Amino acid sequence: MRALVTGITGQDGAYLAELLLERGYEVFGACRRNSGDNTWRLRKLGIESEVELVPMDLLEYENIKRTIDKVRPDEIYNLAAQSFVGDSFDLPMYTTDVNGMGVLRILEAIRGTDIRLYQASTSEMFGSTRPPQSELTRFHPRSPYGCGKLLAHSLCVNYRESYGSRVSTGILFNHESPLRGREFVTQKIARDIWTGRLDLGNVEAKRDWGHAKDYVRAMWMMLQTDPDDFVIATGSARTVQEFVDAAAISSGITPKITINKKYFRPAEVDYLEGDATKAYEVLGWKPEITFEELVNEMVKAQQPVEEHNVQ
Ligand code: NDP
Ligand code: GDR
Repeated sequence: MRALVTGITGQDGAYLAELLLERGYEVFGACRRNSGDNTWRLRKLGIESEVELVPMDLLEYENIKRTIDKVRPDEIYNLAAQSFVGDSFDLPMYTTDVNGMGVLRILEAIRGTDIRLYQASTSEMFGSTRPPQSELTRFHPRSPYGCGKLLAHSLCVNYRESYGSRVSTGILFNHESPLRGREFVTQKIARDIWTGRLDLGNVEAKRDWGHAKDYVRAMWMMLQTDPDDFVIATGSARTVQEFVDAAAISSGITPKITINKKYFRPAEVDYLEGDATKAYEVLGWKPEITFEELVNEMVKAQQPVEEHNVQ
């Protein structure tokens, strides 16, 4: 089996590539041009040499089409996105182009083929609707990021219904790991708690946090069954403050928290908590890593080297 993974240099791309390689796939990683070194996650997992990188930018239709024609994948996992919600308020057009129109370009490129596509949809599409959120919950996104993802999600459902495209969407709730980008609140807490100071925005926001390793397994499972839409979540939410409290236990440090308005968003998503019953029943998927284990792994991974050596 051949898989093409977009967003291979991101958190999920790295863990998914690892899982696919373990399952005997040939893995092609779609990468946009970059002047720096952005394959550090693949290196960290020790799989950089096993993944074949191919050029592909979601902003360029012909480039997408040529890459897909060349790789001839059985499965495409579209994980590429401008994924930081906060930045999407400053970059609304760019974000919607990559996250929304980019998916339409892929859908057009594979229209009429047997290629199976996984689309990375998100709980941000629910925005302000009341939890628990399931596949049947109304969407009300609160950011350009959420709106762009909802455009992509709707197009995936439409191409499935109109042309029989073999597209599955995973409506994934927040998932984290030591490979998480440094701009997201969990990684920021895991890193900065060691300084004893945290500079944060809205600490009352509630998120349903799981581990990325559990969530990439769900992506793969979705493409092994009939095309459909699935919520993937743990079913339990914590506030940002509760994440800090758990990080304090892991590090043994009680931080001084400063609330900084610059991290507040023009419209906030207050409370996300998923109902993944359908994924439990149809896919047989269940998360295996607990919230406490996740926080502990992230915090320990950020422990400064000197402290490691002292212990
Ligand atoms: P990351 O931000 O870690 O990775 C994003 C990836 O997209 C990077 O590889 C980046 O490449 C790539 N990318 C960005 N723009 C383009 C472009 N124009 N063309 C090609 N590639 C591009 O995200 P995650 O791994 O956390 O998330 C994976 C996907 O899942 C994303 O679509 C995200 O929106 C979605 N999602 C994530 C959730 C989470 O909690 N992690 C929850 C729900 C959905 P580069 O290295 O060059 O920047
Ligand atoms: P989110 O993740 O917006 O849920 O999107 P993020 O970690 O950025 O924010 C989570 C919540 O924490 C609040 N917050 C802060 N956020 C950041 N980044 N920095 C801070 O200092 C801070 N203080 C408080 C935020 O306001 C928010 O309420 C993630 C991304 O991975 C998306 O791509 C994905 O689709 C969703 O999760 C599900």
